[in-house]
Amino acid sequence: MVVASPNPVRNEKILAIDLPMIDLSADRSEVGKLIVRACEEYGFFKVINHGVPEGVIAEMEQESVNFFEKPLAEKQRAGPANPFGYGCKNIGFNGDMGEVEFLLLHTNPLSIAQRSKSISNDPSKFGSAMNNYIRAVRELACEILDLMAEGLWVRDPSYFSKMIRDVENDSFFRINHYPSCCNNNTTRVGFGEHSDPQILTILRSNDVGGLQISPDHGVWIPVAPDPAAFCVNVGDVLQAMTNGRFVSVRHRALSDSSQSRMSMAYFGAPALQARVSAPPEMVTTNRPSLYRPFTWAEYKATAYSLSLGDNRLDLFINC
Ligand code: GA4
Repeated sequence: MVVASPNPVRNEKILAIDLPMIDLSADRSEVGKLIVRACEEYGFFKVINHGVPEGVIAEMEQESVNFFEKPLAEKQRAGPANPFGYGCKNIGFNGDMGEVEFLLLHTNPLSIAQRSKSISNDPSKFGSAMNNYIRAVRELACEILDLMAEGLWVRDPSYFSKMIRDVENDSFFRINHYPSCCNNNTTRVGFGEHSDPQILTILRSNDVGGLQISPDHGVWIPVAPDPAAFCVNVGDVLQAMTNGRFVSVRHRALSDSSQSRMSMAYFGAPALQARVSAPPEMVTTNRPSLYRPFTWAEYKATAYSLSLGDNRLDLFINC
């Protein structure tokens, strides 16, 4: 059912709708079809029976809570986010602000070991929690990417997943904390509207809502929090690699005045020098090639040269 209600932030239309919920333990060919449909319609879906062990999630969450509970001066030892490290309110380098504090980290194990020293009093515990979490969610991301390729009838089923399996993959991990502030029922923008530049994002949060997606301009759909599921979304690079069939949908996070939200996002990305282009099966005479080939390094540099909410993929449309 779709219900319109007044928007708490500006006068936009808020629709209540459930995202497709996909059970990864169901029949493989059915799952592939459901994922393809969800990526075409919403660019977002939820997965259950995802295979990421509860203990791995719980340890990473506990390490995150421990970090955000520290006094500000201690957290700042892990900052400023440039782009990696601890950041508070400032997002990116072009003046974007939000009611959020975060840790942004590269997922390379050497980088994790290095960063852990300024994040935790027990760096090896933080490092092993994060390595275990990243290994498990990367596996989940690869499995989902393989299912997508199968559902799209791409001949090489690892066409998408091999990019994030590459040892030089440039995947990031972000832990966001949207603190509560007061009890006056106000809603503030925690993380402004944007699309994710990478291939695929695997997100989970505590039981506090805030995520909204915008499949159409001016329409916002709140995503109900569900700690038992992962929320998966298509990034710009996957939109390009599916020749525009999958949509990298804009989303944002609102922060609630009375409850604090914590979310953890894995952004699966190619290696910097990897060339992004659609497989031949995605290009037909009816659907000619929409984007010019580009490297992830080129795309990432464009993303960082623009503001959070800017559309960057349109700059790569074929002339
Ligand atoms: C949005 C998705 C990820 O959180 C992120 C963000 C990155 C950052 O915070 O450093 C960016 C933003 C994100 C897109 C545009 C640029 C880059 C801030 C910004 C203004 C880590 C990512 O990869 O892109």
